[in-house]
Amino acid sequence: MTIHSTSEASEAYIALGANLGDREGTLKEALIRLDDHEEIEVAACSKVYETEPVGYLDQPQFLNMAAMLRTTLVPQELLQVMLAIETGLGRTRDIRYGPRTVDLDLLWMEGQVLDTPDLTLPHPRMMERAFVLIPLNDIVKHNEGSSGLRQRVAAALQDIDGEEGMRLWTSNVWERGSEHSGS
Ligand code: GSY
Repeated sequence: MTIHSTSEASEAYIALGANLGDREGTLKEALIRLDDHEEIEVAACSKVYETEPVGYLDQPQFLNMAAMLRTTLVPQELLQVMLAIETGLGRTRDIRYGPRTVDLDLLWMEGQVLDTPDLTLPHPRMMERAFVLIPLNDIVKHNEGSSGLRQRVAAALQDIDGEEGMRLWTSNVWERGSEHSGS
């Protein structure tokens, strides 16, 4: 959905991951479902990377990417939409940190600092994980509007082990009216 009233819309950045089933198809379907929501526009997407699992290691490799949304929803509403999409795409929560058909994490939302049982913004671990930071950097490096986030991502990238355990899967997973795909 194109959000016409940009003065009322906020930018939100999300991380997407999948390591079960048709991983690329599931990521695309999650983006379609987000963009089909009347108060959400998928404005930009990163490249997609195949990544070694972090934390719980005995599980398949992930596909990871990031996206920038424009939305007129408040953070809790956006979170509920994301959780419903995860469930609709077959996400179950059997093993904490275990394999998943899809994972949608709200990372950062313009002007929002929150610490509630359901949602912490900015996401508390977003600056520690290469599988989040590298895709996120694909998008923020092009976005003049989010300069604070861009600087924090660039600084955090200096402290991590580069792109070890990550390889490019595809440069362009999202074609529906996006500004760019993080080239
Ligand atoms: O936190 C998201 C789920 N997750 C991932 C992931 O998305 N990618 C990689 N490479 N490792 C992960 N471990 C967990 S848990």
